[in-house]
Amino acid sequence: MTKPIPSHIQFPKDFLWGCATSAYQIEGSPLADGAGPSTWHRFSHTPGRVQDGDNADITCDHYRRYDSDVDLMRSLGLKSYRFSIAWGRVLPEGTGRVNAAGLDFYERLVDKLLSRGIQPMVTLFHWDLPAALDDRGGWLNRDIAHWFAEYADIVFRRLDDRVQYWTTLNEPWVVADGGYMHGILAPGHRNVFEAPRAAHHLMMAHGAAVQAYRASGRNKIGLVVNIEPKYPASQSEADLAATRRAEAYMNRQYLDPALLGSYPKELLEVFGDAWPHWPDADLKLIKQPIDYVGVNYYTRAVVRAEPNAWPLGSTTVKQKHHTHMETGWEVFPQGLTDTLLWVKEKYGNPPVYITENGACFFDPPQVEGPVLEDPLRVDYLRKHITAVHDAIQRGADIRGYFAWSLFDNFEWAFGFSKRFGLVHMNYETLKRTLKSSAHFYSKVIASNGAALAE
Ligand code: IFM
Repeated sequence: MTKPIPSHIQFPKDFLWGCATSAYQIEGSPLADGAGPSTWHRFSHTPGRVQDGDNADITCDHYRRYDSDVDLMRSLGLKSYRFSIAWGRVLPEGTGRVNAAGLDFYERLVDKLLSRGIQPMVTLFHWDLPAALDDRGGWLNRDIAHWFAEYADIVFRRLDDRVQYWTTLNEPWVVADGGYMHGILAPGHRNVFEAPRAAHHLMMAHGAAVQAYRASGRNKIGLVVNIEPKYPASQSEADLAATRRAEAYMNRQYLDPALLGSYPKELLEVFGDAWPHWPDADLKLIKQPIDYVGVNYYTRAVVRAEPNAWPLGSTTVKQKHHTHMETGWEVFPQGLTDTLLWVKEKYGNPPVYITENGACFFDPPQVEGPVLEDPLRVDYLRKHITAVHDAIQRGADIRGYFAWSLFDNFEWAFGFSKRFGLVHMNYETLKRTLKSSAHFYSKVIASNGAALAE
């Protein structure tokens, strides 16, 4: 049973309504104008890594169509647009030589957004690490904290006079878990000793970039994490302990060091001998004051202890009577309210932006006519945005909401087989067609939430 929608909803004045994307997923032309290849370029060009052999050489062709894409954002009434910068466009080798054309592209994008009254929210790292840095150990090399700060500083100095919102990393858990623990995402390693190191170095890089920002920046900088709330399948001690481990591994491994300066003790149970003892100085670097937390929310997990299941000693119990997305993720709007209240209680009510929330349901590859009806996505958005409003009513300091995603796009190891967009992408013609979810979201923005109740 989901909750009824209240008859009157209004979000706080100045609530930041937006859509989110990332560079590798939408830009295309990954090597244009002197850019260096990324780990994702390499990975997607390695046979067998991405479904159907897809790669993002073209994807939405946003690199060449950004101008009309921003006009489209404007027509939807977006107040903000969250996108990422491809590190390798700015520094083709990851450090050292700056590629002016790469930086110019993002400057043109920022200027175009501002000319249409849209605030940019810029992520510095959304998974596309320069391949040249991977050759030097990538996230396994401690020096990456300095490499990242060097890159960040170059971008800050160029754009901070126009960008109000910065993000260091997007979803470090996915990079460490998918890229180093399970090998399903770039760079494709499967190694329990590497995963905690990659995670720790990601967090050090976050800290080093925030430090660099404080030296020259004037606006706001934060960290974006994906939070999947964990609920025990029963009240047995085994299920409760398994739930604590799952929560520590996925959610607290990143927020605890960034906001509290320590790692949850359950990580020792998860990693065993593979868990290193980190110097206090590293944690000091990681725990920098930040201006906001970005929360990406899609689903929840109901956790049952399963002693033989690697690496967490637990499994997720499928809620078979609930709706699931094409990715297999359960639709559970209450989990978003619970997540926002959990962040409020555990971390002292920091300002929060929901930096991603959205759904992947089947849409056809070709669309006839001006609009594609996607009622399941409309329902998902309606219930989840209402769940955000619930959390605000209960005291959580929520400043904005970004739908994932503006366009259907390259969904990593799933290639183009999964569609999350509010705008449909025909990958043959690159024609953009609004879905009914785009129209719905546009009305929600224009009414500052009132349209949720219609
Ligand atoms: O497409 C991704 C995005 O890059 C990061 N967050 C989750 C989305 C959907 O899987």
